[in-house]
Amino acid sequence: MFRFIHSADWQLGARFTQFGSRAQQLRDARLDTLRRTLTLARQHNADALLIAGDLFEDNQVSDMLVAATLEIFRAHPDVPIYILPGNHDPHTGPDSVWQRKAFLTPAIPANVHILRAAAIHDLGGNARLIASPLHQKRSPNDPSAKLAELAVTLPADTIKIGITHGSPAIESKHKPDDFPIALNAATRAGLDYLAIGHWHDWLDELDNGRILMPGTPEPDRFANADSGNIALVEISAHGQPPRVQKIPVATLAWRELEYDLAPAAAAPETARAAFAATLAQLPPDPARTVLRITLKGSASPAALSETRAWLETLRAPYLASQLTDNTKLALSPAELADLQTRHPILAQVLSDIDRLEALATGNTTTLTTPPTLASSAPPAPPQPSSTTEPPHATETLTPSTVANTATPLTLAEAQELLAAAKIDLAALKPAFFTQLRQTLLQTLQEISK
Ligand SMILES: [Mn+2]
Repeated sequence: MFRFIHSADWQLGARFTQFGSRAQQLRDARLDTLRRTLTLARQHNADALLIAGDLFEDNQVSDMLVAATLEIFRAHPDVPIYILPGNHDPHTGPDSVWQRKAFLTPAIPANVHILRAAAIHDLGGNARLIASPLHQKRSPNDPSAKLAELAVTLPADTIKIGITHGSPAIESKHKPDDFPIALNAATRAGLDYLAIGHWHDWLDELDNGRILMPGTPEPDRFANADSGNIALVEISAHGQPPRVQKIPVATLAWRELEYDLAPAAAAPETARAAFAATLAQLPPDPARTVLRITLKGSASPAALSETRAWLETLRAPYLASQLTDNTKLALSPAELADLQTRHPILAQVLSDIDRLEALATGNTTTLTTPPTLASSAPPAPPQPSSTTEPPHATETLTPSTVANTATPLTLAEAQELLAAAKIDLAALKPAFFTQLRQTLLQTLQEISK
């Protein structure tokens, strides 16, 4: 019987620059999770801890981080630890992290083994570890191929555990130069279990349960669907199926919520109370949560900035958080008219866009007067017309309502102007003009803040 913990993709030293001053806390959390994993290894009487690649974010991690990591391993001298270089921390030679003094004899703790070369290691009893480490960041070669060559040299009844790092060669899910691992790599090599790492979510239904990818023990993205675990594996004898227990170990949780301004517009107080309640119910507590709030929908500039201010106070207690603004600016006719009065050039550009759209799509129904392209005439004062007003204030932008007395551009003139820029008028669709107006107003809004 052999019992071990299989983990991978710790990415210690990951920067998390998107979280600014909170990044260090995210990095520290990974070390807390590693401590917890070693404690679990002892509690479960594990015969070994296997780390199947990417213990470190890269080969340039600080000596301080290397020392802190080894300190955790040294605190559990009775747990043999086997570390495989992955694609983030490949054993490339003298410049690799695995050649630092701390990882070489005599400094390295006696229980820590670095799997620098393809080789067989005695795990004690009747179990052997067959390792195929990575020596580069990318390769189209299957790193598990070497395992088969090595495994044939072992007696048939040996418990054979393979370890390597790469992408299960699942159709359309892997890149060809990202260390593809054959989906039958374990049975092909006669292994009882193949411990792999690389992707960050738990993946256990490969090669009849003989290949397993535990994912990162500490989530590192909002998109992680099933990370934050280690695998406790038991193999009773060669040929017996491995018994796998998935154990959650993550220190932090990454949570994502959306706040949509559209339904909130009718009853903002109710919408906010409901959102705050959902947020409060998210486990675990804010001090252990990395939060992202995505703001969507459209609203007036005033409503937008007020909502943002409210969300700022809401996210304050979280360990780290992001506010992603995917909103679209929506102007009421009065707001639009006000903008046009204050920015005559904007008014002119909007009327030119209207005219171009009319020429490109034949859509003139929303226009009050035919504006002109490239006219030097100053626009008339804004006159929001009741016939062109959107039904309510949160409607997205309507075309310009500025009256313009200058001579409108003809189709031939517009085509000639666009030809110089290699633009085909007929290729411009209504969505393009909507986007153009949106971008224009959004930019103006941002620079005039
Ligand atoms: Mn990797």
